[in-house]
Amino acid sequence: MPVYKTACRGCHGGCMYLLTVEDGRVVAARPDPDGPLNRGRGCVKGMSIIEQMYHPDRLLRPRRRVGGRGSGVWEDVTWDEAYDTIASRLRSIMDESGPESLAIISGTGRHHLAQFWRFGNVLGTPNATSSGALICLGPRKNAGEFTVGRFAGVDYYGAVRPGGILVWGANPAISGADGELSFHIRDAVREGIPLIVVDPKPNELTEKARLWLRLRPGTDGALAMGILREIIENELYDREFVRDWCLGFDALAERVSRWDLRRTAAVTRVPEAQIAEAARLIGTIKPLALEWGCAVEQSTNAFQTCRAIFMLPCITGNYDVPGGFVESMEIAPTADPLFDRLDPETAKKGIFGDYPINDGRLSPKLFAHPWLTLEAMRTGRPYPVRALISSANNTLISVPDSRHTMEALQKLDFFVYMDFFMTPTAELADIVLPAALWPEVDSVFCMPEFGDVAALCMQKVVQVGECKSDEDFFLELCRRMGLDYGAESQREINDGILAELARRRPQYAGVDFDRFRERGWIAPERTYYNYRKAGFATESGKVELYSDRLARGGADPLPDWVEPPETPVSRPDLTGKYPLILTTGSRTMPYFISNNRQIRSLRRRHPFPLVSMHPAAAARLGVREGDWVWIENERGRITQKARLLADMDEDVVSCEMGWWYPEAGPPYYGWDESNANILTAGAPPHDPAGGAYQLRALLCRVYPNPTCDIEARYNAWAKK
Ligand SMILES: Nc1nc2c(c(=O)[nH]1)N[C@H]1C(S)=C(S)[C@@H](COP(=O)(O)OP(=O)(O)OC[C@H]3O[C@@H](n4cnc5c(=O)[nH]c(N)nc54)[C@H](O)[C@@H]3O)O[C@H]1N2
Ligand SMILES: Nc1nc2c(c(=O)[nH]1)N[C@H]1C(S)=C(S)[C@@H](COP(=O)(O)OP(=O)(O)OC[C@H]3O[C@@H](n4cnc5c(=O)[nH]c(N)nc54)[C@H](O)[C@@H]3O)O[C@H]1N2
Ligand code: SF4
Ligand SMILES: [Mo]
Repeated sequence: MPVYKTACRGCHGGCMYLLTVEDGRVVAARPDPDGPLNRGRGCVKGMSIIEQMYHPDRLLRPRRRVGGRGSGVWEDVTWDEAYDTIASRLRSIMDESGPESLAIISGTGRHHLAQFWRFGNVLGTPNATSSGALICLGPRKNAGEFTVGRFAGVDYYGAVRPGGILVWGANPAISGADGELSFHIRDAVREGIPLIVVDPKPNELTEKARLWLRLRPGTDGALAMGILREIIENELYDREFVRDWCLGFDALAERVSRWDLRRTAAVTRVPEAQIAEAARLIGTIKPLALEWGCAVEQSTNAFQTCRAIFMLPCITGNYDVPGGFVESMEIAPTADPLFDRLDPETAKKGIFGDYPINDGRLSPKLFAHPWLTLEAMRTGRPYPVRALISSANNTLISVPDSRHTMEALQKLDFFVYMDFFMTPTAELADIVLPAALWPEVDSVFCMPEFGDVAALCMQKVVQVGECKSDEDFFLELCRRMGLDYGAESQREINDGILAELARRRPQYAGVDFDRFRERGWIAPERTYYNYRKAGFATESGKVELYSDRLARGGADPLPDWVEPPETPVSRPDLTGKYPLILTTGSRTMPYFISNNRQIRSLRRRHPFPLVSMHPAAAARLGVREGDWVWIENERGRITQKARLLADMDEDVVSCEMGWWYPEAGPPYYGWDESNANILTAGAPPHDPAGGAYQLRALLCRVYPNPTCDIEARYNAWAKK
């Protein structure tokens, strides 16, 4: 039986798998012992791929809604009918209201993302957005770009092991691969590599940490400023590196000078001695690496918080050193997003908000703001957005302020949705398209970006139903609309990526997609101290602690932090009613955002959403471990199951995100029962640089929900 090497994309990816195929079906899937990043390891998501592919509820052919939006009644159509309907509806909406009246939305780190942006540009709309772009990896990558010109991650791969790892606002033991696959931090813990962890909630890493800083949610920027000051005051930085390679050190020292231990401790709730100890460890452990997560980005301080944290490994001389915080490989080029294809006058009309990182002032990459784009659908302001194409985004669940999303999507004239399964969002669409899972797609990709791999091969080994890759859908739709992006085949795009790779690394000349299928991946030598050859990839060639480029684009050239919009400090008027600080997120192993709730082997592992809180706070509310509780604020209420954790602040609660209930059935699948984004706000204020919104650090109250039937409903479904 043939066995194929292919990359899993059950999360952001990186594990190589061996798939056995018999009679056109995948019959076995096991992690590849030779996989350069996973070395035979995998997780439950990847290992459930066969169950996912042949799930009875999987979408297998296109369908068209019959009856009103949300009626839950559908009929199958052919791909031809679907393309014809979509092409003609988009054409007429664009002719009537301009290309900007059409929006497209995607989600996090999918194989097709580069081609998704290209698709928007070729369609001619600037309103291309995603539920992740502004609050996930974007701010971290931008911090890298505006500080050193590149991005960086932990050097888990070289001969020198990290001397210590600063883990900030991330739980990488679960949430790989946002930076790295989860195996690496677990290995590091086993080896006894010291960790410094910044997190308001205990987890398996905080338990093992040399130092755990339990900060008040939303105050990461303040803590980073305080630690920078302490490092500078106590001369714990690398003097030579700072002298030779950093620009604006004095300006930074001046900016952070207000963040003395007392003030930093008062704002963040981290004791002064721990802040000083963190500075000492960060300044003295060599080499030190940084693993960080989206918790520091899901805030109105996102960009500057990321800048401040990024500077810590830089000024302490840990940047691009063996075992330290090393430049990402970023060798795999992606399909050209063709930003130049967008008409400049139309580009100006994009619903970007006044955020210089996204609106073309500071970068050629344009990102429409997801909440503001939905607001345009809802209100017609600044102009009507009438049609939406969603590929890989369960908008009702992952975008903030879900009731707002529901209202907005109801207003659309035409909505196309592509996914593996029906979801609450799919039910609002006019046309739903069946997407291919990772064993059904040919793709060249590089994720995570830090390991010693230039590119991994994801290859199509079987066809399931009439499912298509998102890339094939974009191409064929463009072809049918007479747009020239469709002239290239997906095969030509993949070969083009490999040819570009070979131009950069001549040793890979001649590796086309057929040869790549056999090889499975391409891995060049890692290099260190890249800046010593040609300087940093910034305007000045230095590490820009002060960024003139930011100043010219209308952003703050130095990091800073302001109190988020809805905390006990900024909104004391609300604390009587909503005395608890709410943070949302906290990934779990079986799920990827809102995926997989219908996959029984995964659901069994974590059947219900958990809200973590302190036992004393729970006792005051009459809540015991495992009780269902309401979590409520001004925007609505949801219910999750209480988990009591003694090592939390008494006024902090942390709920899971991504929840809906396939077993609740169409049309709404319990979309508003436990969905954290019922509680979040998407309206301004946003991060002034990049438009990020607050998903961590909001206010709420919690009280018992004695009549919840979610568990009974699940048990009935699980027995079937
Ligand atoms: N298994 C699995 N893996 C995933 C995902 C998944 O859904 N499942 N999602 C992927 C995606 S899209 C991403 S972005 C990453 C996210 O991965 P992570 O960045 O690890 O995100 P979370 O687990 O949501 O949150 C990380 C930590 O932030 C803490 N936290 C909450 N509020 C704050 C705060 O204000 N400050 C600080 N410092 N910490 C805070 C939480 O307690 C939690 O331990 O994971 C990716 N990988
Ligand atoms: N409150 C709160 N909200 C958050 C977060 C948080 O921590 N708290 N995290 C945010 C973050 S970091 C991110 S990145 C976003 C993520 O948000 P998204 O990435 O948009 O995740 P989902 O909305 O769950 O959408 C995923 C949908 O895409 C489908 N899908 C998966 N792969 C493919 C594919 O290849 N093709 C197609 N067509 N469909 C596919 C899945 O089946 C699922 O239904 O959510 C954000 N929202
Ligand atoms: S960690 Fe990600 S890439 Fe690896 S098996 Fe799990 S889902 Fe797949
Ligand atoms: Mo994300």
